[in-house]
Amino acid sequence: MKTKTYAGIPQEFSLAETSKVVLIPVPYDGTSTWQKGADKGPEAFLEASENMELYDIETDSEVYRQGVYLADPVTEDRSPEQMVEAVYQTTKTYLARNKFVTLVGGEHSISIGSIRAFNDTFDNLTVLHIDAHADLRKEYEGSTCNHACAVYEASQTTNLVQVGIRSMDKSETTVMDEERTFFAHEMVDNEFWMDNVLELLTDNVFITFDLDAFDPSILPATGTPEPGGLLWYETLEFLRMVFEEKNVVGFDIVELCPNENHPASNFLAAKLYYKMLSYKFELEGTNDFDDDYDEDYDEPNQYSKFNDDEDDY
Ligand SMILES: [Mn+2]
Repeated sequence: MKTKTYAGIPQEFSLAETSKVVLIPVPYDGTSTWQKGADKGPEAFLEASENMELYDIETDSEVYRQGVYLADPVTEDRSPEQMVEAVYQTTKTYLARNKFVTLVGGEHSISIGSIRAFNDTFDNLTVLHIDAHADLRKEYEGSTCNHACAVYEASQTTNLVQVGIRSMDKSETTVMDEERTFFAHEMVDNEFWMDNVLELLTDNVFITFDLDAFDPSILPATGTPEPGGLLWYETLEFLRMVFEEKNVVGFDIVELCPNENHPASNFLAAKLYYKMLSYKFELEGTNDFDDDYDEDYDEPNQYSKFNDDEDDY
């Protein structure tokens, strides 16, 4: 049995069979172009998580009691394409078991695999892409699985909504849907941007959160920092709205590139993850794991395409 658990939570809340949440680390950094080190992201994230309070004041909850299973990391790195396929398969395996699947990267190319798996599983999927960069290149440096291409496929196969964007190549304007894009320089002047985003989302939402969406003043430890980003409380306010009003089916958090001079970035990533889980399960209250686990667990996810064959796994 593994001794290491997510955030150091007790074993009883960390078991694969009973946990509602699965966390898949993907320490991949094969295609990054500037600062290397995103492969160290999951480890730094997990270490910071162990030093975090597990009671969330805002939601008055201890969401770890829903159970968080720390999956084996996806370490396939022979090529970007093989890494994406491995992430896809691993994500699908846990989705088919009706888990709330979350991933921590690693660079943003990992999301190509996770989004593909969620899009297979959920109808009318929105991909809510929070990032400084558009990531809409069809191909970059010889691969369609480069981090610069992270949401190109999603732009073709899902309802992609982009938030926080402030850096892109001119060629990406031909792919981008400006009606569904929230540029950072416009968000600062639009007090209704959160409501405007909400209006564009379908019920089923997957969130892919590139940490460089944050302002570098609060999160400098990322591969490609860009000035003019999101701050902490506006981000939380926005995320809580999304979790309250939509069926968030899963999320990933990518591009933590640990820097020993800025450990606060690791803690921000850890806290962001825990906040998102807290919002997801907020409405399920703080019920004791042992009391209500069994009945909840057997309820198939009403939105899942796997309702009929969930027992195959
Ligand atoms: Mn980015």
